[in-house]
Amino acid sequence: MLPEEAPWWTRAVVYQVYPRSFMDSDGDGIGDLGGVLQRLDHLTALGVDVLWLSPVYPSPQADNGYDISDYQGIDPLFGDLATFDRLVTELHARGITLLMDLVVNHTSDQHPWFLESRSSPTNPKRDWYWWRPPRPGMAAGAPGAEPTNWQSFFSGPTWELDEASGEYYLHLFDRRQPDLNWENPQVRQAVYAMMRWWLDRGVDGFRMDVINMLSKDVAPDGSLPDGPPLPGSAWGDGSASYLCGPRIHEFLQEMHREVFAGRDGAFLTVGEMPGVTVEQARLFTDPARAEVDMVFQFEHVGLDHGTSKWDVHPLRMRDLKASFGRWQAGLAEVGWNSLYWDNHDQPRAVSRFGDDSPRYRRDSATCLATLLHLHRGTPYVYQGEELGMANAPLPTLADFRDVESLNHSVHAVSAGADAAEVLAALRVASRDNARTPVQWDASPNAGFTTGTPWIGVNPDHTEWNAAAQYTDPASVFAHHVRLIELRHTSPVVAVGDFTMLLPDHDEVYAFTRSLDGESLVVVCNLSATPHDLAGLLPEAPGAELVLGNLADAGPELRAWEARVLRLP
Ligand code: TEU
Repeated sequence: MLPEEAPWWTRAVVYQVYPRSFMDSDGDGIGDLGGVLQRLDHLTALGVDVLWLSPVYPSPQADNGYDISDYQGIDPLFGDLATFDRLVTELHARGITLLMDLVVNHTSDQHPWFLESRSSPTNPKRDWYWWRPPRPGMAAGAPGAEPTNWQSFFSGPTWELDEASGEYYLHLFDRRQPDLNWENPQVRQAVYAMMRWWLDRGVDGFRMDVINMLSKDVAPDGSLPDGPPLPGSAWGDGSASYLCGPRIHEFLQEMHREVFAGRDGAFLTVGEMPGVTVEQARLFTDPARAEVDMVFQFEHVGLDHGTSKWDVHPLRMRDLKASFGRWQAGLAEVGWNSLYWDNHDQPRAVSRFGDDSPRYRRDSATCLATLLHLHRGTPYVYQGEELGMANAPLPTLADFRDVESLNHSVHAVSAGADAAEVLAALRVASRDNARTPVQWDASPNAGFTTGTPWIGVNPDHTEWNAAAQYTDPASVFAHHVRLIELRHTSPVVAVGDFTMLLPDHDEVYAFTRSLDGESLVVVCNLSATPHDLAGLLPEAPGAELVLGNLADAGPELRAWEARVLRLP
């Protein structure tokens, strides 16, 4: 890709706001749009280009807004449409574009569409969702009578019985998140109309939640097949029937035609796609196919999972290199990927892949950031990551809020697991680790709220907070500012070729980026053991240090040191 032909988002950095935990402006303990408006200077200082706002639509908040009951409004928890419009205006005035979270694989069970659909088997909206009778020969509600054996992402079966009609509805996530039936053209048109309405309001694109799950592999007779049994579970893996299903490319091409084609503007579409392969990702993001601009995939954040996400193993460096390397190579000619360690669904990267002990927290956070931002792809900074925020203490089950975590705990304990072991796993892997309030300053509640925060503030905010970092040139924040600036000013960082070095090294992660005769070498020590550079990489006399995370670079790569070098 030639730098002058590369789309603007190859040079961009996205910042994700999870509004409930970002900043509270009205003292109810829950972050809101007024809070985002109060902290816009933070985004400007960081230098990010795009703001991805997690859902702010009216919602019963069963999954913190990923269960939407009205696609064309703002939940009073977060503000109103007037405040939203002000946010769009203020962001644009600062040169920042706004991505809305598009959650259209499912709605809330309180969405009027679902209430109608549920009201009777003959309702015109019955077919807007996936209604199925019990398994042939079984009575509704009998154990195992669910139409398929699929396990939900949030524990238990993917089917919930509606007593009134004796039929089940499909929910890949929580039972309060019924799946929309994308086979029905009315559903698709309703979604496209809603997307156009937001674009007309001034938003610049969408991050599309689990968008590769829209198309289900349904037989002509309407049946859906069982999946292979999952180890240690009463349920099976249905993913072959809903990940990148038979009509997914058709649906996304239709969405592009109906929503974006012919519209003026610099839009961005990001497809969040659990389980997507590199080959599929190339199809989804080939500009000639007009589906989405980039994928947001999960391979690297699954490498430390054992039999489930709750069974966490140490990350093996070779696996990380193999995964990142394969994605870099697979999308080198065609397609585009997102780069991230953290989001609202992942534990904090500095605790998970770095070292959050006082000695190495700052160094490992800046090392991980350097590694990520120097890859080819669009980097994402999740709120607080730029401050080195770490996993929360979350000492007891009562400290957790997340539906996935709480469902897992109930199911695991009732299936005989030891409660203390379940809690230990939650503390490592729960999504709530990413959802504690942003730490703005050292005051009580970290400057997040004047009320009682909806989830505990990490007590380490007295030391780890934005106010302390703004004026410190060595801070995690200052390092992110430099990384973002480097992408903005260096075409080689944005679109240069990628070559992995030392693929089998267990602690040092190194690669080159090159473009038009310019070459960068990036070398990161992802361990506390120093490594002699001389033995590792070919001599590069005259190499210039473009950016590093530790002062006084010498012949030895110190614990968690990262360097970006320009070759002469
Ligand atoms: O998540 C998609 C997803 O499959 C996982 O990341 C999932 O949330 C979980 O972590 C699996 O262990 C998206 C949203 O990002 C997430 O917050 C929502 O809960 C989910 O979809 C349902 O809308």
